[in-house]
Amino acid sequence: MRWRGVIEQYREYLSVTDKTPVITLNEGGTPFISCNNLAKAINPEISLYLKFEGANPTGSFKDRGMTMAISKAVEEGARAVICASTGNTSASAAAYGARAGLKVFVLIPEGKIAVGKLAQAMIHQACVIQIEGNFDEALSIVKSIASEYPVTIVNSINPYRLEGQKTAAFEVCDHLAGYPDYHFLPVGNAGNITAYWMGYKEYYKNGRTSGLPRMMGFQAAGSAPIVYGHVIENPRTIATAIRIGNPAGWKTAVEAATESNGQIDMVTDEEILKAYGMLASLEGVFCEAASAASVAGVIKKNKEGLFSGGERVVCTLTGHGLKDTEMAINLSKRPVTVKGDKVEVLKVLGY
Ligand code: AN7
Repeated sequence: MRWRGVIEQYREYLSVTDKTPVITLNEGGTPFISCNNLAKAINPEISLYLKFEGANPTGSFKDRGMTMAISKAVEEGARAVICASTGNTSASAAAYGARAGLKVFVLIPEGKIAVGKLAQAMIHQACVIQIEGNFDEALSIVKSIASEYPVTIVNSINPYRLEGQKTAAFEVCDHLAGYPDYHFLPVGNAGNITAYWMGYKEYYKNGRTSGLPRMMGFQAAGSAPIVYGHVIENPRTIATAIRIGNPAGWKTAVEAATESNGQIDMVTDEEILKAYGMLASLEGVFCEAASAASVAGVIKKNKEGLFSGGERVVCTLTGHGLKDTEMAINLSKRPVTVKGDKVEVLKVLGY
């Protein structure tokens, strides 16, 4: 049967009725990829899987939440939506908002979002406002505006966002015909880890699985407020998607980690970039840098001796590598330039 997007696929688990207009780009149903090469390089005793959310219509996991948030906004009569974003939320809001005929306002930190994400918000004709400040400052402005004016906030503090995003956990369990032992993912504003944990618990409660994974969230070391236990005023990291110093989902993310006997930890930019390169060169998977924090987390925890062998470990890759081609090019070997001549080409090939 044709995949119809997460609302139709998981309708019984979501707050929608026959009256809800379903605004969808057929998001979800993303590749679940078994990774033998990567497992071999990290720890051959574990089974490693990727949930590649970069394969969503706008190239990130945000689409799962946005189909819900925008559908409910339309149902409730909204004419406009607003979000603060490190890039992916704005790309998704702009696309779904365009499809729904809504006005979309997005606030982004100037110069700190990948150009692909900016291009998306612009081509969908969102009203894009760059602020001289960071994501946390943008979010606080957005919250204040949404509380005073007739505009619906579509950041993950909108509960429909998390509802939609929990469907990724359902898919993982459907793929595995069970639950994984560990689920690793990057943490920024801390919505996604909250949503996955909701999803896993719901499937368990409904008898769809017989247990629950340990939730393992990873912040970037320069933007790790949850790990340090205090707000980071000037968050830093090369992984701009998770450059967040005061996550809205802080409390629920800590709950997810604690209840599941998991952890919120951090990885350095160097570790993130190493995992980013390994995913591309060993598995043919091109994700954005922030996404690779999940795999960097597996590498770190493996070194600390977390795994005893036989575990099923899932990593969410939250966004597509094409969002930020500059990053990939800067980290890679330059192409060789030669004359348009077979002999010259053969010299380079080494034949
Ligand atoms: C690729 O777009 O916060 O912990 O404004 O784009 O649920 O915030 C993006 C976050 C991980 C972190 N990976 O997820 C935004 C935004 C990618 C992301 C995260 C984001 P949360």
